[in-house]
Amino acid sequence: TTAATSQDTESQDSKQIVIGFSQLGAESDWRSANTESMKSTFTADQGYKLLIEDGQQQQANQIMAIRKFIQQDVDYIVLAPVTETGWETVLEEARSANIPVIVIDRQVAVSDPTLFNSWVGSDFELEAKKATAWLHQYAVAKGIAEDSLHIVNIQGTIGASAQIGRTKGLQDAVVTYGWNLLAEVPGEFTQAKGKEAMSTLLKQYDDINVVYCENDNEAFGAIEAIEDAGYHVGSDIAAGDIMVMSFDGVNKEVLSYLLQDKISYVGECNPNQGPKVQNLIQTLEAGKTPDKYSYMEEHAFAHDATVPSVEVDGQMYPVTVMTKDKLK
Ligand code: GYE
Repeated sequence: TTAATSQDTESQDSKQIVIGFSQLGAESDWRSANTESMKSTFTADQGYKLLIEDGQQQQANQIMAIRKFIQQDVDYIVLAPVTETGWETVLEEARSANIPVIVIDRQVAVSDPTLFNSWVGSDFELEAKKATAWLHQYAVAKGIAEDSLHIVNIQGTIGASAQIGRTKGLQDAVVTYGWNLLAEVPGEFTQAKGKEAMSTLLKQYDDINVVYCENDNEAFGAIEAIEDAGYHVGSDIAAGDIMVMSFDGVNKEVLSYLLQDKISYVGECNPNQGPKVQNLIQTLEAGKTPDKYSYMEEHAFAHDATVPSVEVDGQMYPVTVMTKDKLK
């Protein structure tokens, strides 16, 4: 009967876990992969209803989205925050509404750590330490004087954890190794801004030999600018190449750039956080307390085998050489 059917639907509905996901934007390939990971994890088949709001890189939009989720009385809020600061008030609102909050990717800087239940993401400073250890070891292996390195940094969104960690790792290495850091300019993690920033930098400096891009999309843009200006991208700094380094490594495009020596080094940043978020939610569903912080596992890739592994804080990390078969 109709009544029985509607009851069935109701009991099914009540078992469904509703998640409000405030994604910060769609600025990069990494971001699309991250959204995809959430979508493919939290399916109706698995008993979830995933509501996604795209913040378009604006914190105000994300705050609005969280307030909307609170009004809708979702079971969980997942927040991928654009920048670290400014979340206290809205997270207090979520807590007052008894809605658990899981932060993913970048971090939130809050004085009260109980304002969110758990965080899952990457160690951005470690990514930078590996990248800069690689550059140092590369220079040593090739007999390139450290003080002949003239580096520009195309930064991500200022105030985002990924920018803060990757910039800090570079700045520290510049001091340690005596490199020249000519400029640091924001590129907002996008290809268009990466290109714009690089073409401006090439007009300002004629001795750039390393471009440190805080993500792949900026690197794609920077490479366009370098080639448009008549320079050659590649690892052979001594022969006049401009070396491009980057982070993410999420798709075939960047791997093929590595293979062609258009990018020399990529520090992987793993966007597939959905399954870890699901574990956290299942732990909370079971009435247990999940780990506060979980880190993604990530690898380093290079065009060539000059540096087979990097040493960071006494620990060795392998560097995988990009080969054709890895593109399949
Ligand atoms: O590296 C970049 C994206 O926060 C790890 O954001 C993320 C970064 C990622 O736009 O491509």
